[in-house]
Amino acid sequence: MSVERTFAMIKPDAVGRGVSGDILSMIEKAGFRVVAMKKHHITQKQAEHFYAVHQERPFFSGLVKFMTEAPSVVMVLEKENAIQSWRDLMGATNPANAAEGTIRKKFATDIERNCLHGSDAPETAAQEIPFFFSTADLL
Ligand code: 3AN
Repeated sequence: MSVERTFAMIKPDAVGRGVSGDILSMIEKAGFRVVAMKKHHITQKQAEHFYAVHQERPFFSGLVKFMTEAPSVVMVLEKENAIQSWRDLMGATNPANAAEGTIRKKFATDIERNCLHGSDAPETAAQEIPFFFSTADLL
């Protein structure tokens, strides 16, 4: 295993409920280094591009609407095996199936308003990190 970087997002539902600090605390306690972080209100165009892989799915327009309704917190996290570790800490996409100890179990309300995003593979992380952060942010 090697030190990896992943892209993470605290979505508008969690930011709006004021639990970003609690989530950040869980991230740091799990041993991630926060390489970069900012609050960002995603535009419709950006959200459609970011979730382009889901554009044929029935939930696509609802997902874009939700993601654009208020700001998110976007981050780059670093750790050994960061991509899988962050997905493990997030918990299942549907919070009803999320394991005890995961962030979605604690804070997410439903499959769409599920608090968090995380890259699902090295190729995805390599696209998602530069979508939100420049080289200068990542030193
Ligand atoms: P994850 O966020 O766990 O990687 P994905 O990539 O399958 O899950 O889905 C991306 C986002 O699309 C989810 N975070 C969730 O907000 C939304 N989503 C996925 N499946 C559904 C669904 N069946 N109904 C509504 N929203 C969904």
